[in-house]
Amino acid sequence: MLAHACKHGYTTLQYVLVYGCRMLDADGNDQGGTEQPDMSRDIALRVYEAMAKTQIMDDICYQSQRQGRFSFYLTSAGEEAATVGSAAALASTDEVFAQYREQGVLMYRGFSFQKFADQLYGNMFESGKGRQMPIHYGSSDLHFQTISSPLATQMLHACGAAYALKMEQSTSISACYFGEGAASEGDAAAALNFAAVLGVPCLFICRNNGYAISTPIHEQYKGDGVCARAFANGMIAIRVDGGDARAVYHACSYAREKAIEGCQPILVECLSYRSGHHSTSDDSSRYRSNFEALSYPCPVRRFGHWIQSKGWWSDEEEEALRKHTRKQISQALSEAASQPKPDLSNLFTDVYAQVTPNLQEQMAETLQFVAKHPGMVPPGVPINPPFLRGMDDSQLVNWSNGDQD
Ligand SMILES: Cc1ncc(C[n+]2csc(CCOP(=O)(O)OP(=O)(O)O)c2C)c(N)n1
Ligand SMILES: [Mg+2]
Repeated sequence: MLAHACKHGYTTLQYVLVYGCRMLDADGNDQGGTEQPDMSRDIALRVYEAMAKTQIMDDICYQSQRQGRFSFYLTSAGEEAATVGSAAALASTDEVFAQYREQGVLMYRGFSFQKFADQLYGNMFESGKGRQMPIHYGSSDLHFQTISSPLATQMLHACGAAYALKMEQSTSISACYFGEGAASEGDAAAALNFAAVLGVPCLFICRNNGYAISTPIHEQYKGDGVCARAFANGMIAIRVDGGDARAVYHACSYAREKAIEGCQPILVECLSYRSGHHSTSDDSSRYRSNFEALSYPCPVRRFGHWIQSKGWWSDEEEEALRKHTRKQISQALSEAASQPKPDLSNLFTDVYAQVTPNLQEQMAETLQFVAKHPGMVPPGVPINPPFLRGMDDSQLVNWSNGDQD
């Protein structure tokens, strides 16, 4: 159905809309094929493992945050198919610009549990050196741009990166993840228009999970979901069942191919559901019923049922994977907790190639402040050696010498 509609829609209408395209029913039974070659056994197993690992990591990290081990966490429960299924359709060099609920993409690309844990604890081994709150992952090796909290900023960045890729005649694309809430931001409208007008290879992957924190979609927009915004900008769009990893994979594979072939942006709207709370700072029972939250079929179980029906997966393998994964995650968290925190001076470095005078001033002020109020420094954060020690003149900018030019 998807390939058929896409093929005809694309060649004749310039855009295509596939309502609720799904290949697995709510239990994971095969609902019909595709004209494209079906997902291979190897990809299906890799997708399933990443989905299951994401689910297990989310459960353990959510509980760990509740126990006070780190300050914040946010699960992707209900959206494992949307994130991992789409990641499987990308090339490993495609630049990913994620929102914050896309740990499944990193999992699929091989980000280790240790790297997740180091970031959550903000220890000295994480690439952000503890400057960001938990879940702001990033990996240049895995072409995954560091998460940035202000909604929809990543959409403009993705669009700019896609423009650069176009100019370089690269075979990679930008993949931009965003929620239906973020789609209400002005930046989202600007990004979609820029991408369409400039004709850049950017795959916009919207996770329409029904809520922006406590705001349900009927209070978020009046129009026909997020797909309609693509059409309004003269862009192709596909709407797919975001709880069906197989359908998401096929929709995104098709979309990626078209983005490269036509050097154009495409939007895939994954209709999913945020099964968990927005984050550890939220209590969703205040604005939705338990019945509603529990009614959404688990995407991991759904896809697991399909691979079992194909004879590719067994109960024994399932049990072994879950047991092994739980152990690995617990070990990674313990290891991350035992590592030293980055020195406080890291707050000021890596901003510019050299530390500018205003930052030098702020460093000195901070040093004075912490000397007076040592209790304000988070436990374990070293404030010695003194900030400027070890920095030679070449690392410090002197604006009075005209360095600012
Ligand atoms: C510019 C901006 N405004 C508000 C917020 C606060 N905020 C954080 S998450 C969120 C909801 C976003 O919902 P959605 O895009 O649907 O993503 P979801 O959480 O459902 O995955 C809001 C309003 C923010 N981070 N940035
Ligand atoms: Mg949402």
